[in-house]
Amino acid sequence: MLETMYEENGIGLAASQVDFHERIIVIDISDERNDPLIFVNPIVKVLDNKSLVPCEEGCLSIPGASVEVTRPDKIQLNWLDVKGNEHEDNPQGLLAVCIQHEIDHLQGKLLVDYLSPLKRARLKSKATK
Ligand code: GNR
Ligand code: NI
Repeated sequence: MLETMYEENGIGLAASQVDFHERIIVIDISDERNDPLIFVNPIVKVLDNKSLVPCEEGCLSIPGASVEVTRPDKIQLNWLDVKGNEHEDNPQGLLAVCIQHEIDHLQGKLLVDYLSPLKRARLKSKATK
């Protein structure tokens, strides 16, 4: 999974994107691309529903499109590492955005699901051209 993420120049990847049916996401938001994070069974709890930050998000599964999504910035994340040890953290900023983006993938949700019906139809007709 890490290999695919680096090959595609993505900052994150969900197992479901590579047809791997486990609850695993990998993320690397470092500039040097040498700080891979692996989250197994990630669970997000929103700590503050008012801490919303908009972010222009791209997705490897929808090439060429970018969608502004507003997500909470104050979240608590619980996950397991590759050894099965439990962790808890409060990620913010791009990391929080990316984690929620990848968890969406695990749940079969895509950026297009955040679009208004009109924008969605436009994107669709562009994609089928
Ligand atoms: O590479 C990616 N960039 C990105 C930018 C802003 C918000 C989310 C992302 S995730 C994306 C890689 C991807 O599609 N992972 O599923
Ligand atoms: Ni994506």
